[in-house]
Amino acid sequence: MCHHNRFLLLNVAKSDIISLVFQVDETLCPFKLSQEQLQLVKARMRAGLEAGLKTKGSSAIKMLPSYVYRTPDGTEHGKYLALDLGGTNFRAMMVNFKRQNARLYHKIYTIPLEIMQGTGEELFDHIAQCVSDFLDYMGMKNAHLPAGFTFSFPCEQTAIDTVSVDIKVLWGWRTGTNVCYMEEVDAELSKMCINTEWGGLGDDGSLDDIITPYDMEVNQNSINPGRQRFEKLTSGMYLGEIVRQVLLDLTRGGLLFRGHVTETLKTPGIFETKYLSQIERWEKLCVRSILQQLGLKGTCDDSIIVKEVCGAVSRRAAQLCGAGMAAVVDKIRENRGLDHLNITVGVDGALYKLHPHFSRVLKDTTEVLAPQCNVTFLPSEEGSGKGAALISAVARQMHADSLSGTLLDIMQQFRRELAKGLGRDTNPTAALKMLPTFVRSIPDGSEKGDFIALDLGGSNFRILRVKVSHEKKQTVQMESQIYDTPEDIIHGSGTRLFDHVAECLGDFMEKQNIKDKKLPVGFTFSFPCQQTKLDEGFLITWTKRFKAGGVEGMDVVKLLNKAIKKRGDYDADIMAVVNDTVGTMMTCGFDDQRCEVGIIIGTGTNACYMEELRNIDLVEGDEGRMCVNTEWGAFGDDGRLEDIRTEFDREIDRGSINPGKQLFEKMVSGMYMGELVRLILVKMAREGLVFEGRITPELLTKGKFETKHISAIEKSKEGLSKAREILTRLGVEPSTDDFSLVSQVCTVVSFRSANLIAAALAGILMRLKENKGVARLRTTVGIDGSLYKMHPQYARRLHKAVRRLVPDTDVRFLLSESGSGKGAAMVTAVAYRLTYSSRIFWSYLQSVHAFFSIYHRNVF
Ligand code: 0WK
Ligand code: BGC
Repeated sequence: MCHHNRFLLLNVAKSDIISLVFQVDETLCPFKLSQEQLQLVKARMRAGLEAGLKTKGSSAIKMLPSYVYRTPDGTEHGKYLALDLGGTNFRAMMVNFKRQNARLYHKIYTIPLEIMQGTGEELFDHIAQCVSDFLDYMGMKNAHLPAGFTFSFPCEQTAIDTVSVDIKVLWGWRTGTNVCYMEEVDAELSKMCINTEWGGLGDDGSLDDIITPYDMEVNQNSINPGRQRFEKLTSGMYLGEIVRQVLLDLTRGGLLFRGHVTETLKTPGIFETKYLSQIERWEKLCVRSILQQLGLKGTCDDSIIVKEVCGAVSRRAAQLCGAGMAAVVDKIRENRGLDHLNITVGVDGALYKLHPHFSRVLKDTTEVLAPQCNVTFLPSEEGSGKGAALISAVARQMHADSLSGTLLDIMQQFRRELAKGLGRDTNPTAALKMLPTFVRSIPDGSEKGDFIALDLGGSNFRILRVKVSHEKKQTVQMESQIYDTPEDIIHGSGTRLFDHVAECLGDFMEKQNIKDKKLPVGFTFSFPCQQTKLDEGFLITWTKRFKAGGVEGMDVVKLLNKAIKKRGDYDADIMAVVNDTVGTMMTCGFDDQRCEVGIIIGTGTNACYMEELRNIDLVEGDEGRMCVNTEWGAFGDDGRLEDIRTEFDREIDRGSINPGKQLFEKMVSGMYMGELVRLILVKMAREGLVFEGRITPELLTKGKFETKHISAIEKSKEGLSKAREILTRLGVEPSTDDFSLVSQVCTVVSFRSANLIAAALAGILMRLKENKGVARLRTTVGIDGSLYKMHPQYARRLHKAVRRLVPDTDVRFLLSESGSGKGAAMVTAVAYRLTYSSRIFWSYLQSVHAFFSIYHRNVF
């Protein structure tokens, strides 16, 4: 017997009260779920979540990936169009994010039922019509705004902007129910938002023990019987109908409206869910007027019973959602390995917002069933439209999906910049200097000899001895030594720097016992140099940490020769100066003849590739190809990346030794990524988002958070313990939440780097494909650099993004195991062969000439 004192108000005879109470109670009893039943529902929801994660789309709860990897961080900016379809109305919105504020302008459009239930084409035509009207209304018809589309139906997604739809789950007023949450998807990506589609719970019969005959009736009459069972017990589209079914039954049982079953009462959908909220909010008098509006002439007693029925149905709905929510928050808590979880749940929907008790019952039930979770329900004021715009802002800003418009856009811009840099007239104003390297081919296997390679400009200064021989097949033996490049040397005078290089070379030759030999030297100099021939390179500007005085504008080969001469204790023949990207391409070209691109993703970043000579205006000749050093680190120095640069990028640049230069490099390379993370953490701490708002001197110290820390924190297994160690060194006492936030920041920054570099590389691959005029490009990209090598996920993310941006290419990524030294030796070997074959030729010509002049003198 359910409790019945509320019926004492009824003005019927005492005996009648008992039977009436009993019968109404009997009817409503199945709606009153016990704690045990709710615990069961929670357990079934949990099992459904797990099953959905394991099985692709075959379980009742679909668990659909959304490709949203993080929530907004307040740095989103710009104007976005947001379309919101699937709730009560269709809303078109323009959202303008500026300085952490979002200004929204929106217009609501109704969707006629015949459109809702017409053809897909009619529906999307209607949407397009509404959007066009809205843009007109906003006077933004020509503004090409990025758009976020909230489409509130279960969708299979393969990317943030690619879906396939299951349209059968349709909508009406105050409509469906669903939940999404940030799930740990794999060790790599840490989290992704999963759209659970929990409305499907029970489609496998797992709720049959709590489904009442009224629910079955509603299900039977729905347009998708057997599906969305949980939704049909809990969401706005169905609650009114359930109440109508109960009222119909009570009326047929003579317990209501004096047993008078009106046509109105028999009309499906006539008792809308909004009436539940109104009835449960108002006193009984108002209930009567609502019933009268529905053509239901009820007594006060009827009003009390109707109110009871509404209460029972809505309460059950809120409790069921609470049980579901308890399963979700408990899962998140366990994912994080926490004993206690504080979490905020964003919630929207008219039922939650308008119903007087729903939110409270939902919260109470959640906390009773998930006692280790403290859940804050945060109603969204602006609806999911702002959410959609925010996601596209984040996606646009950081990385969302490599197919997102932004990266494709950057790829196209980069391609244009490549062409601009190659043009004689456009090169002076081009950001990409497209420097000719005078390397005309990759190794062809004929190289041989004993060489020295100097490798200056990366994180280490290395000197190598490279012996290339042809015993059976071409083999390369290498011995190397790393030498320091102290701060005072790389920031001192150029003379001191080259004296230091010459001294290290002397030391190396000593150790190699070759001081008496004049070996050909290949000089890898990892900075932008203007070259007119292989053994001459004028430094255009220093980058990374270097800024030795008196070198910019000078021929670095000359400077080194001068320093060696000055010593006089050994001699060396510097036959080639190459950029580290060229050295890397040549090193990889030694193992794979298809290699025609060289990339460095290390302290700095850059790329070179084999360009058709006819396209290089700055070099004579049209035949064949030449390797071009793009110096892509300077991409954006002309302001074209301003729309994606963040305040943190600007702060990095302001604090660098070369403000306004190498802007692309400063967004992506190893020298700057750690600092980017530090600046973001400082801002988040200032806003109390991490470290309880504590800002320590260490956290404020430039360079204190290094890129290697990002790699350590993003290492799947030991990432968190590493995070503790690293953050403790920053003087903060991190909470477990702080760990995941810090690791998120690391992921966002490194992901953006991989995506932006992918966009630039895709630009080069498109150009190669174009140059070759092939439908499908097959090529190899040689790569080196500490960021690419040391970061646990970088390579995979880069490869994935490149293949998505240029799907019609077969790209092999070849890691240069031995650095660019071997490559420099290869270039030197080619130079050596060319020089001596020409010297022999010349000496041959001269000897022939000498012979003839002697012969001539004697004969003639
Ligand atoms: C190793 C190469 C060297 C290049 C370096 C770049 O041998 O030429 O400069 O990679 O990577 P980083 O050391 O800057 O990470
Ligand atoms: C330099 C490039 C170099 C790259 C990678 C950049 O800062 O400008 O010449 O290839 O770093 O080391």
